[in-house]
Amino acid sequence: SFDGIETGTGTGQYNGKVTIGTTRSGSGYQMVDSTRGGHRTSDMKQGTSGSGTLFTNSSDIWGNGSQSNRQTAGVDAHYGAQETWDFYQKTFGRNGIRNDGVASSSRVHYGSNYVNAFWDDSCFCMTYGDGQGNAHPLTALDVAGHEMTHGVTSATAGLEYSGESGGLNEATSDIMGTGVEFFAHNPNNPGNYLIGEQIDINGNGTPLRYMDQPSKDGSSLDYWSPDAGSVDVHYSSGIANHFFYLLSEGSGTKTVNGVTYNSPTYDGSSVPGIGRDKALAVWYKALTTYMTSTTDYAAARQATLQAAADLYGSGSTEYQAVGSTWTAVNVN
Ligand code: ASN
Ligand code: ZN
Repeated sequence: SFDGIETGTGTGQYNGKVTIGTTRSGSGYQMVDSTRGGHRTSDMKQGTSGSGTLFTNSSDIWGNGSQSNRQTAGVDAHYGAQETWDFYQKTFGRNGIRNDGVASSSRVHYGSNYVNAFWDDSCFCMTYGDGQGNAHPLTALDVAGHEMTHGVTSATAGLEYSGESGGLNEATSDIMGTGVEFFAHNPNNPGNYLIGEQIDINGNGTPLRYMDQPSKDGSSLDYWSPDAGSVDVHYSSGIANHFFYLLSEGSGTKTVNGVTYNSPTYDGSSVPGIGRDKALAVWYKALTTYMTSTTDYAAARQATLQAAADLYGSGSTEYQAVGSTWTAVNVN
């Protein structure tokens, strides 16, 4: 065989056995996905600066599902970047985070006891800690989609990361991260409206966030109120996460992929749900066409109504549902 594009087999901790894009170089292989802009995944070896050491291997078989194998977190991160790339490309025709065909990169095993993951525009890169006690790496698929979506938001609406626009920025990451999770159809991880359910960040098996009823995390807002702009952006995101759940699935009780949700509304009204694909299309169109750095909740209502009018017509049931669903989370 020659140097160039390959398809490797990896076993992640969260995603199980998956195929990943790799590159053959000389007698070995590199964790470089040449088919998706050249995305590179590297090992920070618990360091916190620089780009780390690119994962390489003598064969095209990577990781073993155990977190003690250093490649395992690399497989989950590399797969997360791949599925996020494919989600944006196949769902919206977006060619990479900046829509310019250029890949970001991923860094895993960042720091010690680092219980977070983050996107950084300046390195155009994704970084994942290994979690508390270096257990439960942050490399789950919805987390990957969440973080890389911060890059998309930055390249499009540019929503400021504070106040209500910050909540919309965070929600955009949860919404698209959820879209990535459903898109991937991974048998180890069918899609759900929970965020971070695999990384056990609370230590008791509960997810980080719930889109059907965000307040179940103890802090997030289910409905808009005048103090929405003064709470942490990871809590004011609840209003838009709740909007997205309701717009996708409707109010009340519903089971999707074996998870049962119960989504209430502000005024007790019922809202119908238009399906996740249409809800994603409305949000993406609003994000990339109508939202700006200072969009607040009232403006997000207008932006998504405009998007729904563009996509389905101003007399459509979809347009009606967008309006009634914002009302159901007290955004008028
Ligand atoms: N993981 C966090 C997030 O993406 C990092 C941060 O607070 N920005 O929201
Ligand atoms: Zn975020």
